[in-house]
Amino acid sequence: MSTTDLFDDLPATVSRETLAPGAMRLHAFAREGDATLLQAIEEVIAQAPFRHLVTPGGYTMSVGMSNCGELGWVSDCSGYRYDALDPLSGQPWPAMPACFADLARRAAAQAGFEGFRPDACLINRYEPGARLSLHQDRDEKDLSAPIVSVSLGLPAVFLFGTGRRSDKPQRYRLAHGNVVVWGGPARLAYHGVAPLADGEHPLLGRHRINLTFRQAG
Ligand code: MD3
Ligand code: FE
Repeated sequence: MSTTDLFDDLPATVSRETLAPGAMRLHAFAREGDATLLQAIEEVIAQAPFRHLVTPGGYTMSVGMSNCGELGWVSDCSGYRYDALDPLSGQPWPAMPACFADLARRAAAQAGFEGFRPDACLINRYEPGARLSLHQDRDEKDLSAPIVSVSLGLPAVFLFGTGRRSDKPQRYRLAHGNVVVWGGPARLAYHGVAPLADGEHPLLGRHRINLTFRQAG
């Protein structure tokens, strides 16, 4: 097999980088098509607005969140879980736009995860100062499936630790268009996002939006 075969489904401008075992970054994977993605995000948010969830410990999260797909991630005083209904509306979450599912599936395949079929997409919106403290994502049923993340807008400092919370995390700058596939040994790593620095992005202004695709159910 030649190199061109290996990179068949990859736009010529996309470079891959292994951040850690199991974590592969596709640098500009979501760059072409970013306007289409943003349009789809707006349509989802019109039905299921960003909201600041409360953690079981009683803290209000600085990141605004919404979901699309069959399942959505929610947090309240009773805990974290995936739910088929948006607690704000009592209605099912908006359907996952075809361009979302397609992007996630193609990215996962590039990292060696054929057949990735996300049933949940968590949409996080950061404004300057918003952060996400170190956590593991372990509410999904099948932890052998990866998580695919898509970063849009202002860049963020991403903190990537190990399976032990106390280990000092590495720092990576996640920029507009970056797609990262987190699977295998990276799947249960502690991770978080440092407070967002202020700035101005041509498409998103003073915001960063991050999509995470999951096989939750
Ligand atoms: C590594 N989101 O939604 S994306 C989250 O930028 C979350 O909004 C961050 O952590 C954000 O849960 C980080 C990168 C990411 C997402 C999920 C992971 C990295 C991950 C799950 C396991 C390991
Ligand atoms: Fe996470």
